[in-house]
Amino acid sequence: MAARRKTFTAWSAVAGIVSAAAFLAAAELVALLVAPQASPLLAVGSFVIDIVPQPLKEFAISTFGENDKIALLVGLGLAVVIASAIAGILEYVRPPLGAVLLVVAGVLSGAAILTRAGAGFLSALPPLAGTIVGVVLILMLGRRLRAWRDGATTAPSESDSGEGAPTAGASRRGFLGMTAIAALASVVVGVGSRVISATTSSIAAVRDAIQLPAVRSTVTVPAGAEADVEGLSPLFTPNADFYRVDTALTVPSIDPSTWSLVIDGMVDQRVELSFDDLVGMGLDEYGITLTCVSNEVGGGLVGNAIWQGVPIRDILAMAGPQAGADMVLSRSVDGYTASTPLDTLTDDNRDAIFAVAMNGEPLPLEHGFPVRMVVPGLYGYVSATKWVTELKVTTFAADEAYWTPRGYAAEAPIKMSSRIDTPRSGTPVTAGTVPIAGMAWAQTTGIQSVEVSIDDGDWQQANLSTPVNADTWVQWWLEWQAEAGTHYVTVRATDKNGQVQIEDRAPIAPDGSSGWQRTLVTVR
Ligand SMILES: Nc1nc2c(c(=O)[nH]1)N[C@H]1C(S)=C(S)[C@@H](COP(=O)(O)O)O[C@H]1N2
Ligand SMILES: [Mo]
Repeated sequence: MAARRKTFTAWSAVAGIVSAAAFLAAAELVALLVAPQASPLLAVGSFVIDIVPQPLKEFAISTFGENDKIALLVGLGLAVVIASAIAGILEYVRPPLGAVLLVVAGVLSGAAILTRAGAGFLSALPPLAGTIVGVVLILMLGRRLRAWRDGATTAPSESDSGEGAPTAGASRRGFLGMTAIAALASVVVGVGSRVISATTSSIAAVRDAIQLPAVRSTVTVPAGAEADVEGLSPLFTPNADFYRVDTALTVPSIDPSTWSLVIDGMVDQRVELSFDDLVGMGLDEYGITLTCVSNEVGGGLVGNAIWQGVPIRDILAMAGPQAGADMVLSRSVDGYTASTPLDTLTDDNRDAIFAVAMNGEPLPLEHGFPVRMVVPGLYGYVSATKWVTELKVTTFAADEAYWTPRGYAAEAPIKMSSRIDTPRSGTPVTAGTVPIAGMAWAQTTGIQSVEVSIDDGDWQQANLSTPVNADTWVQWWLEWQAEAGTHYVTVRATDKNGQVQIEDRAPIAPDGSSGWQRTLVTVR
């Protein structure tokens, strides 16, 4: 009899754990659908992080290091398992005490969610759905388990085959079947929702809700800044089409309310700013074309946007860089670093910024939300740190950035380039008037002219769109009387200093590709 009681107690604990799993799974699913920020487990975890006293936090960090968050979640998970096992046992011996315990858990997790910054009323739905599912399940499992026990005690001769005691066998199968299905469904739904939510990020909702102050100045887009040629890239690259390059395995999720920017190293005074401090300095708009060092001649790792931000020089000035410093090592929350010459960031004539918005929206998560750097004229890897959180004023002699020991130059200005967008090799065109068009950029200097040569003949001047400023690319186009056959089209640019684009081909490493793009076009 004692052994039998132990078996039923163990099963009641399992029923409690499965009910709690169903609670969490339902909550995760609803959170995924309506309120990504309102995951009960993560809300309680964040709540614990918030309330844990500093010495305990430091103990956790010194004991578990970078795994302190994982340690917290494992600890929380263990607590949930123990508490839910107790709930299951209570529901078995004193119904409906287990269900009451789940309701209490629902209320507490709901409170943890609703007291977090930026929680709307929808945030109450995940813990509510979880509570309903968990309570219904624990009541049903408790009833089935008691039916199994009652059947077993009135028919003590029941064998495993269940032949001699159909009632007891049926209720046993009823309990075990429901437990198994609920457990499986909870794992699939819960883990699935969590994975989808983690990859799409709960910060998306925070970003959607963010209200940035109105900008003080806007970018003036002059008449004639954008030409209408089929196949030509737009002047401004839509965020959805903007190239993305980074080392981040998963996009960092940063809540602006907990984000901070620290300026330290060789400075008179360490400065720390919150997101509100930063945007409170006043936002202005800047048109800047961003380019990746990995962009091949004719490639697409370049894009143009209107950014809203604050000059980096203003924030460096608050810290007061010391004599002898010549580099700023910017660091992302994910550990990525970039080395930027200090004088580039302090130059009054260069709009190096901390950007918080891109083409009229808060920075997209994958483009550095909530704050990134954008520096005209320098390749992204030495300047455009996304999810930036620290600037260390230092020297090139003392510090190295992420890509420096990996075969890329410590300093890397963008090389002037021109690109043919249309026609494309491999896409034949019809004989007659064919537009040839593309983009050209020489950030901080500006493009003076773009020339096109057909079949290595004379250079012909292309039309240029009116530049927005010296930091943005321009469009160029030329009407070509195309005759049937195959033809080489070559393009080159000249900047406002009269410098002609480098003709010699260079690979992307160590400091960017060069060479005139030459494509073979088929005319039919
Ligand atoms: N944190 C972080 N920032 C980063 C990088 C990175 O790997 N991690 N890559 C840089 C590189 S190489 C480029 S070209 C630009 C690309 O910015 P984008 O993805 O917004 O186009 O981001 C820069 N900032
Ligand atoms: Mo890059």
